[in-house]
Amino acid sequence: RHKFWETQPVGQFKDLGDTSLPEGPIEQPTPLSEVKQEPYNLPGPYEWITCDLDSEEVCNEVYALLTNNYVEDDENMFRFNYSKEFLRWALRPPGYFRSWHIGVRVKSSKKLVAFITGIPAKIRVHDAVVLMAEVNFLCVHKKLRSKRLAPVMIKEVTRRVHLENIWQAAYTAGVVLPTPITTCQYWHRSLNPKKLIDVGFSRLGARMTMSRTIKLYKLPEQTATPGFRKMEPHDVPAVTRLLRNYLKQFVVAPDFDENDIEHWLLPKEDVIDSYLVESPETHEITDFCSFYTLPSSILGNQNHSILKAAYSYYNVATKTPLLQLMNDALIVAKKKDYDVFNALDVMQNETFLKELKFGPGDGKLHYYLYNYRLRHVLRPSELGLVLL
Ligand code: NHW
Ligand code: EN5
Repeated sequence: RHKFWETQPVGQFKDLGDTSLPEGPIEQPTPLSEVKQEPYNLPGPYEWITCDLDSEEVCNEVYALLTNNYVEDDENMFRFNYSKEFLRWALRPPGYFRSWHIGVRVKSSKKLVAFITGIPAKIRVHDAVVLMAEVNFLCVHKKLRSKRLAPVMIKEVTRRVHLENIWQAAYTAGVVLPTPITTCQYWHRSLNPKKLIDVGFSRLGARMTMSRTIKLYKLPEQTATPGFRKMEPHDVPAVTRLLRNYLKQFVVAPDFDENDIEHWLLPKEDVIDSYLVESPETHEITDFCSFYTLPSSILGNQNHSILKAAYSYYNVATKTPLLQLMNDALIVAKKKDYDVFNALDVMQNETFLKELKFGPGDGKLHYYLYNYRLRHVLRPSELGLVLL
């Protein structure tokens, strides 16, 4: 069934439910001198490159490859359209390795035809903090599909991760592979229902008119929570404490320090938005919410070419009810002209999704660990990790 994945140190379907297997690494690290020193062989016409994202030109090529060939929904109506600024942010966190930004070019024309990336991340699984690679942006040009290029890309990123003495990875996919640590559901909150319906992202409900639908999704002009404001650089220590404390309750979650918070959560226009609640009395930071910006190209619509989507990232409510905090997030997203606000059923998101009029999407997201076995499959609410 899975000629490649059967050979990899990942949980196998046949082992599901076998509680005699220990939790933790599946294979032990090998001495670095035993890690293959040369890149894997590519088919003759292709060559490896390390992508320098400082280069505007390389960034443009990666952006173009992904814009035209990356993830689509199951009916091929929408395709993720990560912006260049987003890619730079997503791929250059503290301690990143340039060697983990891997491209494949056609030797003769130098055209970029495939891409895969890793970034380093400390991820806690139960009580163990493990240095991992987060692997993302695997993409093979549409014309080169089904030629078994993806396994070579995955082996090459694995090799380059091993060269940094890192032996575990985390990744997500819309497809089922051996074997998910959990399976999450996408939920969608319409902000601009007319456009969503016009482009086929959503449908007019039974016994609903357009004007009733618009009314249903209407939001207040102003946020409700006193002290709700944008996160600023001086908030990094307080937000780090708040988030670290919050993430303790989940089985799998990132182990963020202040440098990570500064990188991943300080607002960056059209990339990452973060808001917090500063108590008007005590000036304490009590609550926090964030979303990232990931537009999708709308394929083949006369009137619209881009769907502007916000994706829920990390949220923490200690004083403000989470429902009210997230409603304020919806209000700011609407004000900033997003068409839809998306969220997974991870962490405590289930407590607000239905009440805030999110509806389940047709997409699922499966989470995976490489070379780390979990004894049990998790519920989405036990997961404290959001990948981009
Ligand atoms: S998920 C998004 C992946 N990208 C897309 O869906 C974009 C559109 N599709 C494509 O570009 C986020 C191609 O269809 C791709 C497959 C490139 C997906 N993950 O070359 P072949 C990520 O980026 C397996 C993993 O012929 P193709 C996460 C498939 O099961 N494996 O297919 C990335 C089969 O193996 P099997 C995937 O269609 C995580 C083999 O690839 C996969 O031309 C990567 C077929 O290869 C997917 N999304 O290209 C793993 N899709 O065993 C990281 C298909 O079943 C692991 N496959 O025969 C950790 C590494 C680091 C470890 C460090 C210690
Ligand atoms: C790596 N970081 O399928 C991620 N999206 O539901 C890679 N559906 O947008 C893996 N098909 O349900 C990504 N509208 C896997 C996801 C790939 C993209 C994907 C789904 C998630 C999606 C939309 C559009 C469907 C178009 C037809 C969808 C319904 C919205 C409706 C709004 C009103 C209330 C009910 C729901």
